[in-house]
Amino acid sequence: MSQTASPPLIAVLNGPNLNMLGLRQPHLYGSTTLDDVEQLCAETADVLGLAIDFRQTNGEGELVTWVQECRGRAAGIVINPAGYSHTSVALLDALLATDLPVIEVHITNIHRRDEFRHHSFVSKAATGVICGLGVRGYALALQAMAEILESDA
Ligand code: CA2
Repeated sequence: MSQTASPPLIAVLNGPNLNMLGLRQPHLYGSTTLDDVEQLCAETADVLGLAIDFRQTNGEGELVTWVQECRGRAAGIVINPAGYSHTSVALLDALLATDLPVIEVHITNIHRRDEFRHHSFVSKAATGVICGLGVRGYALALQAMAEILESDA
């Protein structure tokens, strides 16, 4: 009997307030909802032969726990840490400890915004960072992740 390998799992993690996407501040973040982003990621992953576990939390501790749980379970992490990008050494430490490829995504170009958004602690753990391309950045991140996993294989 032939067996088909299950597709590599990519955790797509979203930080605080991203549940408001499409519902508030459309001039900044667009009108796409987080459910739409999940759909976009699911369709993109399907084409790329990846599986996704798409989640959002407002809690820093929960995000850290989810990152820890990726070890031995996921092949890579795509993360929009939202406000915790600019504040969380705990999240950085968790990401560094996973030893997994990490792609950091921001919907907006954080370098064109407030000075305090220009620095991301998370970037130190990131293989790559995508910002300013809207929610399309998530699809691009999954595409880059597929290439990274392919080249590591
Ligand atoms: O551009 C991004 O993706 C950010 O990660 C979004 C964060 C912000 O703190 C980062 O500096 C950049 C904010 C997420 C909040 O998203 C909302 C969406 C709609 C309405 C209100 C908040």
